[in-house]
Amino acid sequence: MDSSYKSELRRLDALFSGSSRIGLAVHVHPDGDALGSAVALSRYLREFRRKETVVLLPDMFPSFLSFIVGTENFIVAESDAAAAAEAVASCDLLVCLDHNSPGRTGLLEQPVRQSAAPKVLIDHHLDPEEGIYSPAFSDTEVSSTCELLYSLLSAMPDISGSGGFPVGMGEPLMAGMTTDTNNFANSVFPGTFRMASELLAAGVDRDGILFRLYNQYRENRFRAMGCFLGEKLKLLPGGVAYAVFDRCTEERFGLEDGDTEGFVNMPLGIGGVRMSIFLKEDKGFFRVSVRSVGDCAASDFASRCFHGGGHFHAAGGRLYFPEDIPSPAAAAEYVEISAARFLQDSAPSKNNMRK
Ligand SMILES: [Mn+2]
Repeated sequence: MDSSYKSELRRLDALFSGSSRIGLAVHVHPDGDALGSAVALSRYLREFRRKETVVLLPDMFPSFLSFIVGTENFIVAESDAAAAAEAVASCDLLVCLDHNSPGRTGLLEQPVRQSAAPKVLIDHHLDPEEGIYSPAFSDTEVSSTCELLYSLLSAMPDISGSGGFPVGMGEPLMAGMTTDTNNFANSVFPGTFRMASELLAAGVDRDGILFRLYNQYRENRFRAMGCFLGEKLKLLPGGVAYAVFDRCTEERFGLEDGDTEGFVNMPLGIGGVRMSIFLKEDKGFFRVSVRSVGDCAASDFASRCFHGGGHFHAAGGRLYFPEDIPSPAAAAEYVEISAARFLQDSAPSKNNMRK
């Protein structure tokens, strides 16, 4: 662990000791990393520190991730905004996981900003918002928030002295690291394998986790995948692939949240494709996912064209109608024009960009 973390870790330890009710907040559309880190930390705080905890979710997670959450106590702001705001206000410490700004927490944003409780950040995204989190554990040289939390928890005296990492906390961490790395396909660092190896040795059932993550999809996903690859996927000059799933396509395949998980990564397997863009229609906007390889910055494209951001190679945002485009039917043209412009603009500065 980074040595500058040592004193911050002591502060975190003291904050935990001095709090009685701790809220664990994550980003909108909670993914495996958000849920895994929140659940693992919640278990640690309850079992090792005897604290009350509540996992604070802006909206509901897809059902295939419910095994990560198990019986952990959580509240969903989209289902009951007043109760969620009350839950945030009842906490004397907030830990913000897997996001870099309250702006990423949807309906939780205002309650979090208004809370007088200390706010701790544990995250792996670029550029955390200044002036709100202290201490801020922000590290982009890890696979996932789960990996970063694993190293923080491992350094806590009550865990390091306990003779092995507790399996009940290790399983959600392993699950979150696995989804964020796409099962070790991207954003893998030496510490990622170390964590996986140590958790396996501690008795974490990785086969069980993989089965629940990758062998329990709905049939609808595979029917929709056929349409995605066969009809919807378009290739543009300059190595850009994109696909648009409008409301009509979603209804045709009876899609639910999570059914199109990972589609955006698939076109990167085509030789010469540097950036892949996937749009999925929601109420009044498209959810946009962007993935890239090499020196092509998905995060720049998402922030410039889709009010979003994220990691260098994996980012997301939104495309609103009628604000950004007149109607959903105009999405494809918007993507084509903005991608061409983006490639043109980023071409000369290529040498300055990192791999
Ligand atoms: Mn993450």
